[in-house]
Amino acid sequence: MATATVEAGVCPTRDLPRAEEDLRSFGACVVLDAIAPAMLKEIRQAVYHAADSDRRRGWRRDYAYGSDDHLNQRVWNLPSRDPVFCDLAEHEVAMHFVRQVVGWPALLSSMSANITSGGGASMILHADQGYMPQPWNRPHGVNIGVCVDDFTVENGATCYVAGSHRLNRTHTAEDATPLTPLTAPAGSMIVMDGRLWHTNGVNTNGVSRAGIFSLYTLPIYLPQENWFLSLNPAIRQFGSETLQTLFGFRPQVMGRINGLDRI
Ligand SMILES: O=C(O)CCC(=O)C(=O)O
Repeated sequence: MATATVEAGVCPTRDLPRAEEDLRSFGACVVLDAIAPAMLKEIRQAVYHAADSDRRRGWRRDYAYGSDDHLNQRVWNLPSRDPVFCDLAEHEVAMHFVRQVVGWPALLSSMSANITSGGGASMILHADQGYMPQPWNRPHGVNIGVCVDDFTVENGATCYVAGSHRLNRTHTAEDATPLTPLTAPAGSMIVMDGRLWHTNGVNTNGVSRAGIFSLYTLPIYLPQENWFLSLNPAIRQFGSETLQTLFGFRPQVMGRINGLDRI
């Protein structure tokens, strides 16, 4: 039975080099106060507004990735819902970890909110790069999470298996999978190596917990969200070069347009 050796766990910090150490050791880290209060307020309003709008119109989406179906609400394609999510996609702390873990150029695979509420259920334990061919010898992606609300044990903080990224594979039924909650205050950024086994915790107190999860990958993978069909064209028109790259509009070798990297 293969298990990761765990001496301690992630220690939330404002110090990026300290956070990087956690990321290397445990496969995750938490950066406190990564999102400035004004931006957090804007993000929170936009997330809950989009979720409420989807519910009222019958557009609500669940992810159905485990027993969380009909309990956790997902809001997909956030960059098209409000420009503040474009700012988040290229946030300097996010970009710091994307460049460090994945390199540059990278693609934004998806950006969605996961809102846990009462009822208590979680997704299946997974690694975000679980769909990528194994064996792995490095992270092919990094998930940048944002705590829109405080993440607590009771409201379903993200849980992870410390050190599982070092096993370089998805888990099997034989693996011990001790879960550690990533508790963190609103405004924190959670960074997870694409190989890390994780899930959302079970929400037992009915207090909503919104988290935004953005998966960035090597530029060789088809994104989870089909940006070419779903992205608001204004982003294509007005977005920065960084955004154009993240959404796949600045191809390197693949995805060129008549041999060129732009129209
Ligand atoms: O909602 C959470 O805490 C985890 C979400 C997650 O695992 C994912 O989106 O891949």
